Amino acid sequence: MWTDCGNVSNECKQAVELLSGARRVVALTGAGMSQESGVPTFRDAQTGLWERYDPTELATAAAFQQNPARVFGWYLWRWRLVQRVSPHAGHYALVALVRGFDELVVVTQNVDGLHRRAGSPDVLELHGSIDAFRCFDQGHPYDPAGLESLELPESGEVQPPECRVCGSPVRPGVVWYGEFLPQDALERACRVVAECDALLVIGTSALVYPAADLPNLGLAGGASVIEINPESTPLTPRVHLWWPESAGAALPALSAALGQPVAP
Ligand code: BV8
Repeated sequence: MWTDCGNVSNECKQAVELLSGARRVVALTGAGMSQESGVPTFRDAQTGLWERYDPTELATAAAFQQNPARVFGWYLWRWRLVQRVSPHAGHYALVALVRGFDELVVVTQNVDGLHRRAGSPDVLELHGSIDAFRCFDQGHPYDPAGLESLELPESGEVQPPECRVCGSPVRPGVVWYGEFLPQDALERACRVVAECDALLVIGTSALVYPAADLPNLGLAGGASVIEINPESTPLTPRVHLWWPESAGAALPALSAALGQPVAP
């Protein structure tokens, strides 16, 4: 099942063993998956303008209604940052790994679109997309092209534009705390995790629900659960393998060891 790559780490060898015979695999990813692309993780101190706020207090509808300029400015800053970054070798390794299994579904909490941009063919975005702006009242789609020219002042606060159809303020197309996840994506995520042979849990603090419940479905369904994260999490004691490595290092090593090297 695996190619002898000489100095493969112990964890890599154990991961290959746990994946041998697997046909259906799910990769559940969090903000740590994007860290090596230059996207700050959700709970790291947000760099620059946002050290003084708790992101979980900005990522709510109430915060947007209370101070639309502060919340919209934060998302404009993040949206612009995401436009400038690219997928890293870990994202491309998940694309290469698709060839090694009957099915590999990426279930991501990330809103940056990097899995899709890397070419993963089957991605479920549980928390929406920072690219999919829409109006607050009616959900009318809003084309973000015009946002490039908006000035981002020192304060970081930017009044949201108004919807061209109904005039309500424009918001990012992400799932805020207290909002329901997209039903179809969540239902399919629960199904594929419950039915998979192996679950890779990559770069998530396993603190945000209901996504943080998914590994329990995998464990209950008999999946081999492999956690790739330099830090331990509340999930770590229950996984079959904790690989204390970054996504950008572990995933390319895994795909090479499985004979599916990342295309140069
Ligand atoms: C909901 C979009 C129904 C916005 C985000 C139980 C059941 C249901 C709900 C709840 C529940 N308990 C509590 C709740 C409420 C709440 C919740 O979970 N709160 C938490 C804080 C306790 N959940 C909700 O509100 C959800 N909605 O359930 O609806 C409902 C409706 C009404 C009333 C009640 C319930 C909605 C949750 C979605 C929130 N939106 N994102 C935006 O992005 O601005 S969540 C946000 O956190 C991001 O999406 C992020 O991905 C996510 C999770 O964080 P992580 O991805 O894990 O990132 P984090 O920074 O925490 O950790 C990074 C990890 O990577 C670390 O472990 C680090 O060590 C590691 N790492 C770092 N570098 C690397 C690395 N790993 C690998 N390689 C590296 N290089």
